[in-house]
Amino acid sequence: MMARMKLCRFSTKPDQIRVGLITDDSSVLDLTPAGIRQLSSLLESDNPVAQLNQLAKKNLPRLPLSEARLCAPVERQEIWAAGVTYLRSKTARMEESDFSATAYDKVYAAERPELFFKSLAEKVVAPGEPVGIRRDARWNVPEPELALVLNSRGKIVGYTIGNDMSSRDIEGENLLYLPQAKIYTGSCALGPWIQLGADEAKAREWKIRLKIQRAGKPVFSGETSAGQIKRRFEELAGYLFRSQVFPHGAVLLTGTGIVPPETFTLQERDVVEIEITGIGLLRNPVMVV
Ligand code: DO4
Ligand code: MG
Repeated sequence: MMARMKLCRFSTKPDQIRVGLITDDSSVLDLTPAGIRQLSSLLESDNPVAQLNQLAKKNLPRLPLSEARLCAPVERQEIWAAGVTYLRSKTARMEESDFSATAYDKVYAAERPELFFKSLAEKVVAPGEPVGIRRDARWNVPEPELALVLNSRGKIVGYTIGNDMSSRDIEGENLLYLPQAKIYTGSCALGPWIQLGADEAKAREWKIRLKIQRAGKPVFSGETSAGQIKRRFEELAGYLFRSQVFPHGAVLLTGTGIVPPETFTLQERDVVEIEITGIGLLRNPVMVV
């Protein structure tokens, strides 16, 4: 039995999105002929891993992973994000803004976490596609984050990699500008797939790494661990689902623990690579939007 499985959305032809299971890092089992046309039919099941183990025994078409174009692993879920969940994030934001420093300090220690809306599923950037930096911002960074995949009952059914692209000058100017600093074209990338079958204790062992390349050369790299996230994953998910329903489930980014130095800003054509051990690698070039 395969305990840990990677579930993806992929296409081989334009406009034909299929659901696949990646079991050995080099090939995809096409689940579409078995009647699985949506990730949600698996994510809503009581035991997706058991269901996938049954599907994996069927004689389904398999193709090399290199021939599949991976799509963002979301369908109709709302994408939300938690903020100031790492000490590093709190410190960086207090330094970025005198105006909002107290708010960041307080929310790090408060019972209620900071949660904000990030993206509609249809706007999420797929692996390999360009993430955006705003043309009216001068200080832009990626935020590499572990993302919780939640079904409509608020249960954590898997994990993916999230990039919470952010404009730090706009965010630092005034907290009320947060939606403009965080939500714009290309500001949220997810992928490359959903890792199923890991509990929170396991996921907390994962390392999160960020590498930014410019003209093929590294200009920033950093590392943290999901174990540094101050709050329990179920606590974050519980607050998101308080007094709110998500009929199609949700994805919740858990905050960043890697912040490049204040002298660093992204440029067009940079390449952002986020690796989470236990999930994989999400790579996106950068484009001015
Ligand atoms: O309030 C600012 C956003 C915080 C955030 O996105 C993070 O900590 O990752
Ligand atoms: Mg963030």
